[in-house]
Amino acid sequence: MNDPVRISQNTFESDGFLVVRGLRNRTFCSRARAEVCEQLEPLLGPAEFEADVGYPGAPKGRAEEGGMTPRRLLSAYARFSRLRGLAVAEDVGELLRGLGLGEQPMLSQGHHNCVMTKHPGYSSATLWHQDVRYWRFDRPELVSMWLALGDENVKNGALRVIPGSHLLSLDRGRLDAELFLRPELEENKVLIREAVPVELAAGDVLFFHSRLFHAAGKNRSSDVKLSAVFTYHAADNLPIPETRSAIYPSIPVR
Ligand SMILES: O=C(O)CCC(=O)C(=O)O
Repeated sequence: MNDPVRISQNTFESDGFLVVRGLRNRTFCSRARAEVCEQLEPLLGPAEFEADVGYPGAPKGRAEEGGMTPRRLLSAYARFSRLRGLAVAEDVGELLRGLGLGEQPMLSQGHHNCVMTKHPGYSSATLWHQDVRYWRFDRPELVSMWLALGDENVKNGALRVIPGSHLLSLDRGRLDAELFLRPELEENKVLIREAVPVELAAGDVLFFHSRLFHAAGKNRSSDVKLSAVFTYHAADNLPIPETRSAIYPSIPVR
């Protein structure tokens, strides 16, 4: 009855997310952070810029002030050795198996697989969305792991999630052209009022379902916020051939 694994599974099934405190210690995080910072200045690609995302508050083009602020360092698995180890680690595999990804969870190299770099000054807000909106798999049942490399709070743009929203089937009209929730609709306002912030300390991990609605604010602190994000699928839940989801082979987790 009080089995912590069972409790975690139940929480994840009903809420669509689970926070595991202290999955990695502060030493791991500061070393991983140092590796990331070495590639931030000077910036090494591949990267995505604030100007590319088109989110509210983002500079309109790369040539505008702040337009070249990096937003995501891509291909994290290939280029950061500590994060590569974490992404396929045995304890991560065990957690993912418990969250319903079957005996052999697989790491997708095509989605997330990045370090989110939310800079003060030019960071934009991310509106309410489900990650699966542009992902193409047999089933929309993927799980992302978000590791805080430093503390995350409302001030520096922590994620907010709507518990249980991964179970909703919303009419298409409640979403805009880009599949973000339309904030002006009364029924969406009611839904958004249920949101909770996910505040994390360095080393805490958030697991969340690919259908969970989530959003995040701008970074209003004076330090860059760094979070490593990886996405997983079950071995029998395959990417649809010739889509972006199938662009690289997935990696088995230990
Ligand atoms: O940190 C943020 O702004 C949220 C990023 C996010 O939700 C995403 O990339 O899917």
